[in-house]
Amino acid sequence: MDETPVLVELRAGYRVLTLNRPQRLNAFTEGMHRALAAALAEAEADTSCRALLLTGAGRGFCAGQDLSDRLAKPGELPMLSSTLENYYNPLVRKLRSLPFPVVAAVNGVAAGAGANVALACDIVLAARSASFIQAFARIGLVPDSGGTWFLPRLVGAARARGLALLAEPLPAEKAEDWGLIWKAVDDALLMIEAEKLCVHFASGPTVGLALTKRALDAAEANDLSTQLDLERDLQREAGATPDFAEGVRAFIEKRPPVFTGRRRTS
Ligand code: LHQ
Repeated sequence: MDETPVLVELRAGYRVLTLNRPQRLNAFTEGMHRALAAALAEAEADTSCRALLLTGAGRGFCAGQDLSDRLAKPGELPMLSSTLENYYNPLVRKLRSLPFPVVAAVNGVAAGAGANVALACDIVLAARSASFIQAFARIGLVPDSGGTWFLPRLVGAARARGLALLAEPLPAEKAEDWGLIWKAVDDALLMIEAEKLCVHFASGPTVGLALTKRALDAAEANDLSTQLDLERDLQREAGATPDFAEGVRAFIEKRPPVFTGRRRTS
């Protein structure tokens, strides 16, 4: 058993979570899933946490499911769906719904579910040496953890099919060119740039940012008219935050805003 499959570091206004099974390129075990779910729940419960950084220890980001316990025994059918139902699907849903931005710092290869967990994050930075592999086709599986949903939306149908059916590595720079990720950065700058983003978000209008995440997710299924209604409703909530009042005041007074990230108290 790994002692600490996920490292948690508390910073001012944000947390850094590091997948920590470097000898297996941070492949997921049940223990790592449980540790990550607990770390995400703690971050969500901490009202001073206004951003999250997810990265991997060692030379990889995450190689997806740990396959070492997945060799089928004779006469046994592997129960992959329960692994998705109990672990990966809740993880992807949680990353999308956390009430603050999640930054992925993809430090090395992100393969299989590891690639799609990265794509579930709000902002994906990748080291230039990193790559993304929809490795599923290599072992006869279907892209999961949201892969079939994220890929066509991020890179379009043709590239989504190529990535999913060929399972070739997509280098970080090409991933940026294709719109799969936000940015590829020099390896030495990855954590510096990722932490800069988190520091930025840690003093951001957190409620407005959380509502923005909700609006963008909902837009994937809504028609324009429904989305306009949703924007109206979410804007009502954003407009009721102290950060909106502060943003306008700061604009008029020609100074930088000081956002608290708080909801209206009354
Ligand atoms: C690993 C793994 C790994 C165990 C590297 N497991 N040891 C969901 C629901 C339920 C079940 C099934 O799956 C899913 C979702 C999925 O994620 S399915 C897809 C699972 N992932 C993969 O198929 C990727 C497997 N890994 C690879 O193809 C390569 O390791 C990549 C391309 C990621 C990196 O290649 P290299 O840089 O050449 O490294 P390596 O292969 O030498 O790996 C280093 C070590 O890590 C090695 O161990 P060793 O003892 O030989 O040093 C690997 O065996 C181990 N490792 N991935 N997923």
